[in-house]
Amino acid sequence: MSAPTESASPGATAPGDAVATHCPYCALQCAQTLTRTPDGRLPVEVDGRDFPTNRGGLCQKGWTSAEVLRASDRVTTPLIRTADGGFREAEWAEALDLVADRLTALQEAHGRDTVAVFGGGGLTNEKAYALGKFTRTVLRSPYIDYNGRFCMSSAAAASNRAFGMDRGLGFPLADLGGADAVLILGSNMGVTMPPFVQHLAGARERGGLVVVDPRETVTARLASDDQGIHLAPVPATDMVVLLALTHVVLAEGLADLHYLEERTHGFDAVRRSVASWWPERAETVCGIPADELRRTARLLAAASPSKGGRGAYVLTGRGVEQMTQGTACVTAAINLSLVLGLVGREGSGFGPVTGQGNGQGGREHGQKSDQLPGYRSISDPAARAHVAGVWGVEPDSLPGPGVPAVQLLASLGREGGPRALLVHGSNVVVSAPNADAVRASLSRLDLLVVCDMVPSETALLADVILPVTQWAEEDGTMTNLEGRVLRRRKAVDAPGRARSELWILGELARRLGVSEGFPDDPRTVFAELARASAGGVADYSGIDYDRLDAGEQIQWPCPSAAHPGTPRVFLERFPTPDGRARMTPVDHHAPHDDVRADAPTYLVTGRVLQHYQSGAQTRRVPELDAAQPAPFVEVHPLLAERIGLTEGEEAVLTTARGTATATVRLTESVRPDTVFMAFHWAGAGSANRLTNDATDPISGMPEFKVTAVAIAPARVPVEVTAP
Ligand SMILES: Nc1nc2c(c(=O)[nH]1)N[C@H]1C(S)=C(S)[C@@H](COP(=O)(O)OP(=O)(O)OC[C@H]3O[C@@H](n4cnc5c(=O)[nH]c(N)nc54)[C@H](O)[C@@H]3O)O[C@H]1N2
Ligand SMILES: Nc1nc2c(c(=O)[nH]1)N[C@H]1C(S)=C(S)[C@@H](COP(=O)(O)OP(=O)(O)OC[C@H]3O[C@@H](n4cnc5c(=O)[nH]c(N)nc54)[C@H](O)[C@@H]3O)O[C@H]1N2
Ligand code: SF4
Ligand SMILES: [Mo]
Repeated sequence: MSAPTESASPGATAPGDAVATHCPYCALQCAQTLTRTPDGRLPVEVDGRDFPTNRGGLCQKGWTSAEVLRASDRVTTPLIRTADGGFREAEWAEALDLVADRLTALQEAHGRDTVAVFGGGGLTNEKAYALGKFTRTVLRSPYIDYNGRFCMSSAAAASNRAFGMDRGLGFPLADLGGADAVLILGSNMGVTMPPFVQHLAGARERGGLVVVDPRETVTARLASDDQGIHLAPVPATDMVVLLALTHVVLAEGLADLHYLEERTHGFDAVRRSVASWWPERAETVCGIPADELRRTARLLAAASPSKGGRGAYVLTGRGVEQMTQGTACVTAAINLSLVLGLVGREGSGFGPVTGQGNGQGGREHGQKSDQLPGYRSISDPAARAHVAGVWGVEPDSLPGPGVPAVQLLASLGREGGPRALLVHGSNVVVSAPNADAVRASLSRLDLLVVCDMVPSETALLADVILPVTQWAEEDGTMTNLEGRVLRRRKAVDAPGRARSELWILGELARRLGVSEGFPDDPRTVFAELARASAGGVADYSGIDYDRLDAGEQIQWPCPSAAHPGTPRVFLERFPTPDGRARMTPVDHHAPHDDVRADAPTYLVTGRVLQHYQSGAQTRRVPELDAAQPAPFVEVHPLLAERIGLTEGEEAVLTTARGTATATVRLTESVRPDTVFMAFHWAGAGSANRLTNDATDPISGMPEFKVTAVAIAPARVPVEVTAP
């Protein structure tokens, strides 16, 4: 084995019988060592392993990740719906024949567009690639989209528009440690990525951590005392905070005019757009005192390299992105970063914090409705010709763009909409907005096929459940939040008859008349993916398993075998036609479903440490389930007193979409005009029965984060009108 190329990054090796891999959950992709245990209690023992993002650390989910491998209700054999509404076990051949026959019949009767596919940001690069290829070349349907639409689409749209590229963080995470200031908007990484926090130590030591969140989160508390500033705006007013910060930087002559001149265009329009957002006016909308806004702007400017600082970073999370103005809000954060001269400079930068394990790779290889592998546009004739060449099909045979996730789900079973859906790696009835409507959509389908390793709430609605391998049972690659390509490695055999999704797609393809092009060996799939990505924005063509297995740390773009990868993008130029970053003026608008007399409180949603997403995996881990067993709502004591709620009692929450019940947790960490719910549970306490499926006009991202709610004790009936 050759030596790793970065000091703290032995990417490939683990002692003895142990296997070096990465956590099944979030985009930090903490490195783990899995050791087979002889006692049989668990299939593997989990340890943290040194790696640039986690430096040996894991969070509670990572430590307990092996429990999911042997969940007691693991799906271990194909299951087919029976006439009485239950499931019966089936052989693979029978289940696959059934799915292929029904797909064929539906397509013959209603056209190719009648089949849709829903993917996930947890799939390996190989699976995501194969899924996009299967949809476009076997099903030949335009309708594929994925849960990354709920996650990274606004950040991706804003980054692509401004920089011509979306690589999440355009720099190694460890770079944050050297900065004087880090501005974090709507991310709670102290809970969502705990080992991330060590990279904030430098900024905290120097008093430069700024956290913008309507709640006093674990992350916000890192910015307390002399370590930084916590700004707690009215929900959905971050845009105004950003416009005011940019206003102050310009008004006080703190902008990096030389950088703006050399590396951007569109600055004049942006300057005009922030002119009217002086801090006192912003205060009336966002509730942050004007002086605090000024202090924050000066702190950031002092950290910027043009003012002699060590550097500053601006990071966004779902708190500012999952909005109908999400793309605009990220654009405002980018504009502030550009005015401070931070982007494409060593020691400074801007980036969204990607969420899912393969949230980054998941958006590069073609499971997004408008994209082909290599982060190419499916509408671009040259991109179609290149990818069609790799796939051995005619460019004209490739369908055009489909529709974004929310629209796709809403169209199911309706006039002209798809009548069959294949789900790979998402539990939409828990995690999609306006979840009761999503459940109704799925019930209109003629055929629902769900690939999963557990009977998720969505799988339980399926006509056919196909059991898949996961995480420690498979080989593949993932791309983390810094665009670093990692190896996932197999440590144990999957139980029962669970099979790799690559094998399932190949078997289905064959039954649908395509006998080649769907190998089940991930290494072969990766080699093809690399070729398909060649020349694209996300160019993986120089990466292969041998380099990764030798411990090389490679961040894309990596256009040749001799290329070392690109830890820091944009250092010389932006990949835009003229090499400059594009500044776009943006303005504020209220959330689509804003507070009003009959729904006077903001509901914001997010996560807790112990549960991952829809909870399909973590609710099956006893230790995590015990720590967070049931849905809850955080309420400020002042609000609770006013409406007569007490700690531990059941509250009823009602929005224009639906009703949920949850146990009251009193806390002063949430604003008195706001309540908070996590979305990890199904059933009566499911937060997404309440959330709004209105979407951002550019990205298609739904407004998960903020909606108007009426909250009352369970004994008081409530009605809410539409916004
Ligand atoms: N434990 C855990 N970790 C995870 C995940 C998980 O499910 N559980 N999921 C992974 C994934 S896919 C993702 S996308 C990431 C998400 O990671 P984060 O973005 O950190 O997570 P969230 O909790 O969704 O949202 C962050 C914060 O947004 C705040 N917020 C709500 N409304 C507003 C607003 O109007 N303005 C501002 N400024 N903030 C607001 C919430 O109070 C919350 O603290 O986490 C990843 N890591
Ligand atoms: N209210 C509210 N709702 C939200 C959010 C929010 O902040 N607030 N955040 C949104 C965000 S950012 C996200 S990313 C989504 C995520 O929400 P979901 O898309 O529901 O994500 P998961 O719960 O991770 O679902 C993944 C499913 O795939 C299965 N799975 C895991 N690995 C594989 C595999 O390799 N193959 C297959 N076939 N299945 C696999 C798991 O068992 C699980 O059932 O939720 C969104 N929903
Ligand atoms: S922070 Fe994310 S990647 Fe790391 S152990 Fe926790 S869930 Fe896994
Ligand atoms: Mo996400």
